[in-house]
Amino acid sequence: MNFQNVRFEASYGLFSQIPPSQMPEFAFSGRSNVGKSSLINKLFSRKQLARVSATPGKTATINFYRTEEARFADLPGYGYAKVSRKEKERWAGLIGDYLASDRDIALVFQLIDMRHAPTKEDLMMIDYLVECEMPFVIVLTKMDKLTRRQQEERLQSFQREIPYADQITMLPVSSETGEGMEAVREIIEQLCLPDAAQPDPALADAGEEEQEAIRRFRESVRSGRLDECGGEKLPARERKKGETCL
Ligand SMILES: Nc1nc2c(ncn2[C@@H]2O[C@H](COP(=O)(O)OP(=O)(O)O)[C@@H](O)[C@H]2O)c(=O)[nH]1
Ligand SMILES: [Mg+2]
Repeated sequence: MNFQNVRFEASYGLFSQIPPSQMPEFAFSGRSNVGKSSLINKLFSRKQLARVSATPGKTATINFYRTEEARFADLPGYGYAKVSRKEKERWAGLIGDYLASDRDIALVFQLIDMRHAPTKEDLMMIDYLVECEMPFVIVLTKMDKLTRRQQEERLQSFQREIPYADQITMLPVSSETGEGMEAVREIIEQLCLPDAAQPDPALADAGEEEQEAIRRFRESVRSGRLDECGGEKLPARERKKGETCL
């Protein structure tokens, strides 16, 4: 995918305003201020594609961005205390209706601040994603604010703090340094490739065993269970150096 060729499409405050679409969509979910807009900007190497705000609670709409192949949804941030109950209900309805819709949501990136334990709302969100069998990965943001050692400690803590964490893919990232961004891009690219059942030009020069490994890899990305793909079974070109699975 050409990550340079992106544009802002539209903002919607009500689900009923969003036009239907067949295009695969990637949604960015997380509490207000966790770094959703910053991640979108870094992903597309743009400074101001998505508006980053030092004051939390500003994005009360779903903002759509798109490339040729896919659409990207910056969901309204939850968990901002200084918003009226009515406004909170509108946001929850907007997020809920969007995720429950029959749109082609390829994957939800659920963002959590790597420095802290997930909030009650983060856990509710994860629970919701699991319940409705939505494919998702957890993106741990602001890793640059932690030392390597602290990152290790937090990764271990997340295993205790998040139910079934061992079955969920977690990707530490920094929108400040760009670390982890390639892994996010790679997932998006994999999910945008033509369906594995169709003849796929990307696989034309691969041997049968390699093709099978690539198919399994894509399937595990789709189902949100990357941990099951088994790093050593993956062909090298599907993997980044130093990573076991993704
Ligand atoms: N150090 C650091 N700051 C970040 C990172 N991501 C976001 N921020 C900061 O966190 C604040 C909220 O970011 P924003 O993207 O607007 O969060 P959103 O409300 O989830 O869209 C801003 O001040 C960002 O500069 C990161 O990876 N590293
Ligand atoms: Mg934002």
